[in-house]
Amino acid sequence: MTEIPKNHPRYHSLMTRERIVEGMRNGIVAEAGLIAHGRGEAFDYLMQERTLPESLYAEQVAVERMIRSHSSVISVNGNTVVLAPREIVELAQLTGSMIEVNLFHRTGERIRKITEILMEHGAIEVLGKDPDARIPGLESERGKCTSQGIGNAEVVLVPLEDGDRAQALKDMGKYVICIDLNPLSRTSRTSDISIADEVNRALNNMIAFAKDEITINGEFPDFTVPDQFDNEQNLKGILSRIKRFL
Ligand code: PTJ
Repeated sequence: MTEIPKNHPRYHSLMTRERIVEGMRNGIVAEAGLIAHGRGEAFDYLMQERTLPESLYAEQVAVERMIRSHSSVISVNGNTVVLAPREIVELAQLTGSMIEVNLFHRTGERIRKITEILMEHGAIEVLGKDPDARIPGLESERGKCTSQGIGNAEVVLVPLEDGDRAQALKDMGKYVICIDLNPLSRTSRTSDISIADEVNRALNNMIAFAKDEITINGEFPDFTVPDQFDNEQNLKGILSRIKRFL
C-alpha cells in the first residue's frame, strides 16, 4: 500500500482509497468498484463526510426493522467487505441476520475470497457460494442467490447496490434497506429505507443502535415505528441539507 503521512489533511479518505485499490489488486473488489467508490466519495464530500441527522434516523429505523423481521439478510459485495468486514459480521450477529455474498461481477474466485475475509472476522456461516435460487428479472450471473438467504428473506440490507437489483428485490416483495451515499440513485429512490451515509460509518451507527448505545443530543432516541418511515421525505431532507451547504 502507498504510505500516507498521518498528518495529511485527507489521511482518512486516502487510506480508505488505498484499501479499495488494494482490494482490487487482491481480486476482492471489482474494477468497477473503484469507480463506484469515487462516486461515493463525491457525495460524501457534499455531506461534509459526516452522518447527517436524516441518515442517522434511517439507520435507527433500519435496525428496528431488521431485528423485528422474521428473516433478514445482509447482502455483501467486494467494496463492502473491504471497507467494513468486522462491522458486517457484528451487525449480522446483533440483528440475527444471515450474510450472503451477492456480486454484480460474479466469479467463484471473488466469492471464495470474500467469504474467507468474513470468516476471518468471525462469521460462522456465509451464504452465496452455492446458489439454488434466482432473483427474477436479472440475467444469468447477477440473478443468482440462495433460497436459505436472499431468496426467502423478508428484509434485505444492500450496501452499495446497483439500481436494477434493488428494483428486482423490491419486485420480489422484499423490504429493501440500502446504504448508498448517493441520495439521488435509483437504489436510494427504490428502497424502503435508504441510508445515505458512508458504509463503515453507517454500519457502526447501526451496531450502536442495536446495542442501545447511541444517544442523540445526549438522549436515547425514541422508539421508532418502521412502518411510519417516509423514505422520500427523508431523502428530501438530505438534499435540502446539501443545498444549504453548497
Ligand atoms: O463487488 P460487486 O461485483 O458486487 O460490484 C460492486 C459495485 C459497487 C461495483 C456494483 O454494485 C456497482 O457498480 O454499483 P454502482 O451502481 O456503482 O453503485 C454503487 C453506489 O454506492 C453508488 O451510488 C455510490 O455512490 C455508492 N457508494 C460508493 N462508495 C460508497 C457508497 N455508499 C456508501 N459508502 C461507500 N463507501
